[in-house]
Amino acid sequence: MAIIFPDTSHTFGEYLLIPGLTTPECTVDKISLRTPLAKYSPAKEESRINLNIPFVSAIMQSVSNDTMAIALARNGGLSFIFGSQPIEEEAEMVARVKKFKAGFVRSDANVSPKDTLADVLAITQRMGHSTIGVTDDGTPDGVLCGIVTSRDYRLSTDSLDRKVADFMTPFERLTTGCKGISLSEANDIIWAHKLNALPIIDEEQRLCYFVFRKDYDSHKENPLELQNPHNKTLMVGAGINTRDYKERVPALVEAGADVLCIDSSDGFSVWQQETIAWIREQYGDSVIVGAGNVVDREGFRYLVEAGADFVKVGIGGGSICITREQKGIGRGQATAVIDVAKARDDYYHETGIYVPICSDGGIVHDYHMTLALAMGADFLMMGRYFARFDESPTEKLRIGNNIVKEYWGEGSNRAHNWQRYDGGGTSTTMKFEEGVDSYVPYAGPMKDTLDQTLSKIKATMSSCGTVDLKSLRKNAKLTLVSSTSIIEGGAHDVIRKDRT
Ligand code: RVP
Repeated sequence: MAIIFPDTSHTFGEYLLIPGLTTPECTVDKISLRTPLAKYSPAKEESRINLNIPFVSAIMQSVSNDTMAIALARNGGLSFIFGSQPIEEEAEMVARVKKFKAGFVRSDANVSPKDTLADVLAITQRMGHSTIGVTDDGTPDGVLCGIVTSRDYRLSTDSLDRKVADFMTPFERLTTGCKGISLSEANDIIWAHKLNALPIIDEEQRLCYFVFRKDYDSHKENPLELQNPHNKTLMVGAGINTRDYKERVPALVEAGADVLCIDSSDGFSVWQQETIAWIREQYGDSVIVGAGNVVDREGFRYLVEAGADFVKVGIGGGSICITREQKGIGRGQATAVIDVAKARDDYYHETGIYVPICSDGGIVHDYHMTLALAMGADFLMMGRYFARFDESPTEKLRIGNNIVKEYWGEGSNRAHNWQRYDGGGTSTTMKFEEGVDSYVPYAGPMKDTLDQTLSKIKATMSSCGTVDLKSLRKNAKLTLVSSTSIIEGGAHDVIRKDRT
């Protein structure tokens, strides 16, 4: 007879946390959200990647491109660049994240000494910058001849035909920095010489970057920035599939991806095992690769024994996902996380190896995040949450009185990511949709909302008497709630002023 699981499948909204003793040791300013991403032996070592906030953005066309990856890494999390695009394009996105150097800006407004004041004005208007690099050939990385700022010309008297060479501040009078200096060294030069911008050049006097006074301050606002400790680049992940991994993985590794993840709606498959085995054969343990998604201990165990560095949990809970309706597979996200977290802990007690788990999909309210972390997730993957921000790759539109952004599932016809829903065999197409195309309310720049979300998580952790995510997982007390008490949890039996 089939196995019927005795427990009901529950989701986050059916639970609440019960406070623990709050002490001076666990006030919000003392709480750490640092969390391991890759498997490790806690008795001997640290995880090779620790996130500074427990968030990763979903492996989706409508969520994770290079812009999102840079913004999220600067805030302490990590993006997985979507894999449902040609290999070269995914690798280019990864490379763009790796090239990003906080505070070091590649000059995108440049002229040559032979250009005219009219050219300078046109470029200033087009790019909105007031500092223009003057290079021998007018390219961003030509030999630096000088710079032009609005202090170098006077619109009321200067002729528009005037050559840049006549009014630029020439190289001999510039203060420059050498390629390789740190941001704080660049900042010291900026302050010592009262500059607004410092050009950084290489040994051939070619322009590499500008460092602007204002950008140093913004770097200091991101103390959680997630950097690769060896080369100080921002960290980035990338999605792969179980079909073209022999070509995709080398390209992504070459581009500098810090971590890969096999992206599948149902990861309990021989193809995931084969993919990981191939990666181990080619790269040993040097490539960090996650696998999933699974919803029970059997699936977890299979992927861990196949060599996965982390395991993603969740089927059918995603906001745009209709897998449960279409195929009748899945499990309430809370129950799935609790069950797989137990399997992770059992594996750790048996082997001394801790394999982090990621709860993927189904987070609606900020408090769901704390619940998922308390139930045992080491970190969370979110699509809808990040799709709402300026940094996501999709269109911002006005629909009626609302400003929205587009958000579509990888299993929708629009994304047509058949590899994610691959059942093996020769078919290279999707026979039916497992996701929808939708809108989400626009939520502005990521940082404002993210800071508020993190404050809520820390406030809850403080109420629970916990100072880090490990103690939250160990000490949290959770209770299932009735549907009546869910109603009691919102404002009720009053006429809200903001809704009249
Ligand atoms: P959510 O955060 O609830 O929007 O869920 C995002 C997750 O949904 C993704 O990380 C992925 O696991 C899943 N997904 C993506 N596309 C689809 C689909 O089309 N069914 N589902």
